[in-house]
Formats: sequence, structure tokens, C-alpha cells
Amino acid sequence: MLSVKKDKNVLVPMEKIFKQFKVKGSLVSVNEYGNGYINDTFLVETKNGSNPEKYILQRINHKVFFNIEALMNNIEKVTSFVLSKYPDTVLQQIIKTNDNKNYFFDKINNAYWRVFSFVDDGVTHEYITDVNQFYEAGIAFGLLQRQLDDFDSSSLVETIKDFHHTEKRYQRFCKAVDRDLAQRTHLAAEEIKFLQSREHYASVVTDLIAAGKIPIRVTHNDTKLNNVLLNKRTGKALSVVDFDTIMPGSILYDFGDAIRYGASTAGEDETNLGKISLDLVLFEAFTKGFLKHTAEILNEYELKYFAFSALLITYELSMRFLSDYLNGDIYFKIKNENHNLERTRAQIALLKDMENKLPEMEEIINRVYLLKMKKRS
Ligand code: GN1
Ligand code: MG
Repeated sequence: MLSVKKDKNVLVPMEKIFKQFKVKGSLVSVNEYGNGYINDTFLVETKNGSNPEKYILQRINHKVFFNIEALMNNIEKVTSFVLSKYPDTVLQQIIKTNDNKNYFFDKINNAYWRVFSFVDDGVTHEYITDVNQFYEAGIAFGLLQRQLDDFDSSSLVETIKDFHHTEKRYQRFCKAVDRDLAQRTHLAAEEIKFLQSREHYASVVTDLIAAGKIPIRVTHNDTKLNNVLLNKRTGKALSVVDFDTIMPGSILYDFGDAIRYGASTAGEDETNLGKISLDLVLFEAFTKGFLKHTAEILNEYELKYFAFSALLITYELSMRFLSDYLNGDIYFKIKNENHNLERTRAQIALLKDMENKLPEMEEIINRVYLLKMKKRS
């Protein structure tokens, strides 16, 4: 029977939505899927004769992504580019609507929906249980970067403007502090002070980009571990998912964000701050995987700031979580009223540990880089 999901006060009949797309079979079940903070994701199972089929159905958060048309065009351009050049690549593909569009707009509920093919051989991990998983994640994100090396970044629309522009993030954070919309600054005084004391981090990479020293490439920009699919049976890298923020950016954002999430000894929601640190073994594993495909394309500035990029993106997300807390929780999904403050504290704890370990991280990057380059020569 048809499942229905509660959408705030409106019950959305999922089958009606799903039938707008060129999908096979009759609907068997719809279940919430994954742990994204922005979109609502569902796994849909159908039966096509005696064949079971699976799809990913998503309601796109149009308060975060204003231009859904451009967002979906970006995804289409990138996936078709990769598949035309490397036909063996496994990617979630857009399933079009019956009238050949990349998304369906449900006027009555003011909601935007899309469907992707489901990669059945793949599995995502929220946390690392074996260091090799993180090496494989590095391979997956590094390979994507390499595959997109000759893709024209100017053909992509910036789906969220200045997404990783840390300097602008800092300005917006200070504005959130000044406005104090949710009247919460007194609850986060220590965190605000700490983040403002690290203001000098904010412009390091944006200044290098402005000076033309760090190139703009096509980057994924949301390289969390759970955006990689590993092969269920072999454990090898299979596919990268969630191309919502694929747009012009620096390779440092992809490396830094992956480390921020995957090399932490605890999750983003950890409230026992003593449990949070940067695991250097995991750091090295990801670095090896990522540099396998990217060492050759890096310039000296990118290489020099690789380790720092982990601090930068951790700093940036601390500011984003705290800004959202101060603005009254309007951006990230939350599970309790302190969730964004707790997330901020967890990121700050990680950042402090990264600051202590920066020299060791730099040593690892240089060692792994030299080894990769030596193998090539
Ligand atoms: C959001 O929805 P999800 O989990 O893929 C966010 C990322 C953050 C991440 C933190 C569009 O990603 O930037 O790093 O949460 N995505 C957007 O977990 O803001
Ligand atoms: Mg995601």
C-alpha cells in the first residue's frame, strides 16, 4: 500500500509525486533514507513484473537552493560529462519526469522533487569502521576531481553563492552576532569569542584565489564521508553522490571538508568534547587516496595549504552552525533546540585539536606527495 509522509502540516501523497517520473514498476514502499541536513531523501521500492527496482526520491530544499532549474542542469552537465568520457563510471543518474524535465514542481504544496537511479552495489558509511574505507573515499573524491579537470567550470551556475567564501562567511557570522535575532548570543559567548579570535584564518585561501595563486576548478564542495558509495562486496570506491554544490571552487575545499568529517574521532553531534580529536592515521589514509589521482595536477600553493584547509573548513562550519543557532535555526535541520550550538562546540573542539596537529598533518602531506610523485617519475 501507498506510504504517506508527514510534511509539516500537509500529508504528501508520495505515489502521485513519484508517478510524475519515468520510473518502472508499481510502488511497493517509500522510506526515509540517509542523514542529510538539507533535503528530504526517500528510498522508493517498486515491483516491475517480477523485478524489484529501487530509486532515490528527494524533495529539494528550495529555501537553501533558490534556483532549482540551474541546480539540476549543473548535475546533468557534470554527470553526462563524466559518463561520456569515462563510460564505466558508476553514478546516480537523473530520472526525468514524463515531460522530460529534471525535476517536478508540486504547485499545491510548493515543493520541488527529483528522482535518481539507485546504485544497488553501493553502501554509504556515516563513520569509519575500517581505515581502508577512508582511503577509498579519498580515491573516490580524488578521481572525481581528476575526471573533471578539463570540465569548463564557467558552464556551471553557483548554486549557493560564496558557499566556501570563508571571509564572507565570517562577515555573515559577525552580522548574526550583532543582530542577535534569536536572543541567544549570551548562551554562546565563549564560542563567539573563540571564533572571532581566529578571524585571520578566514581570508587565507580567498586571498590566494584572488591573487591567482590558487586555481578555480570544478569541486564537489560537500565531501562528507556519507557522500561516497563504496562497493558493498569489495569495499572499493564506487561512486560519489550529492552533486548539489558542484560548482567552481578550490580543491582545498574538497580535501578540507572530507578530513573535517571523516578523520574526526567523533561525529558532528558529539556532546562529550573529550571524545573529539583528529585521527592522524585516518588523515594519512585519505591523503593517500586523494593524492593518488590529484598529486599531478596540484600547484605549489594548493599543496602548501592542503593541511590548513582542514582547519579552514572546520572553522567555516563552526561559524555556519553558530550563525544558524544565532539566527534561530533557519538553515540546518535540527533535532533539539541546542543542536546547532552543540554542533558548533564539536567543530570547535576538533579545530583546536587540528591546530595542535597542523605540523604533523603537513609532514604527512609532504611525505605522501613526494612518494606519489616519485612513483610517477
Ligand atoms: C549539509 O545535507 P548535507 O548533510 O549533505 C551542508 C554542508 C555541511 C553539512 C554538515 C548545502 O550537507 O555544507 O558541511 O551539512 N550542505 C549545504 O554536515 O549547506
Ligand atoms: Mg549530502
